[in-house]
Amino acid sequence: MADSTPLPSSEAPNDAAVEREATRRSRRSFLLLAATGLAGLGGWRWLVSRPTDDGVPWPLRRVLDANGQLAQEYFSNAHLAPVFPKAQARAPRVNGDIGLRSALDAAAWRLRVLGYAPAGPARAQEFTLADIQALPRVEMTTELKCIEGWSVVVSWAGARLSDFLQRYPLATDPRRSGLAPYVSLFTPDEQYYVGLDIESALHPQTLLCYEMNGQPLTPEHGAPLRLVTPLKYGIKHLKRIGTIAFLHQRPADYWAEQGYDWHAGH
Ligand SMILES: Nc1nc2c(c(=O)[nH]1)N[C@H]1C(S)=C(S)[C@@H](COP(=O)(O)O)O[C@H]1N2
Ligand SMILES: [Mo]
Repeated sequence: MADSTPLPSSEAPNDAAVEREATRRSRRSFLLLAATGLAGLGGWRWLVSRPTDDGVPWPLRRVLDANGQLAQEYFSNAHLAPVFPKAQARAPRVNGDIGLRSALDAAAWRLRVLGYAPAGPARAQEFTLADIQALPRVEMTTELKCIEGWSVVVSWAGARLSDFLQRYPLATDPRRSGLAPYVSLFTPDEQYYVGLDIESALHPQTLLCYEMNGQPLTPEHGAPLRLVTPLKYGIKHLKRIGTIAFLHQRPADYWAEQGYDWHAGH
């Protein structure tokens, strides 16, 4: 992310300076995360009722630990992608059909979620589209930016991934080792796959999206459910989600394997 350079480049920081900066940022981002995305993990009240570790409730401590002292994406939760009037929305071109080449059986489709289980077998749970549509509906008109150099304003509707995780706490380990640091999403045929860090996944504009420009998603745009995360390039907006898994390690990512930046922020 262009805006995440943590320290002034004019001075080589010593350890103490890094430590101070990390502490300051942790405190600030802790509040920001609580005020915005964190709604997603059961809300502020849930969060502050957790046992603390160094005064930081364990899920957030886990996030900080998992990402190192100057976690970058973490702070991007402070930023929102620009939003546009709905009237400016246009139909995007269809771009990319990896993982979409077989016909979709919409009636048989389920979202499969593998809960975070760093020390044991993952708990798999299945959801219908109706389960996702039962979550609070969020409409958002944002720019879809492709690394190929085009962008288009699109109006999306769906559920926040953070709201999904508030309702179904699959990103946290029941054995209390905390919040998964990474999320992996892949198509039902596993041909297309993207990785996200948990901060990006919990961002308030990260949606499990089922409508585009006022209509249900068409198959080529990712029916029945796609990811939209407008602080990142289109490569991360996985169409036709089959599985979401919460992981301890940075997941595989189709375009990162081709040499693109793993975060793909812009
Ligand atoms: N399953 C799948 N999802 C995908 C792709 C793909 O090839 N397969 N391409 C990505 C890219 S590069 C872009 S720019 C967007 C384009 O979304 P659109 O086709 O709805 O415009 O989808 C993303 N999601
Ligand atoms: Mo793209």
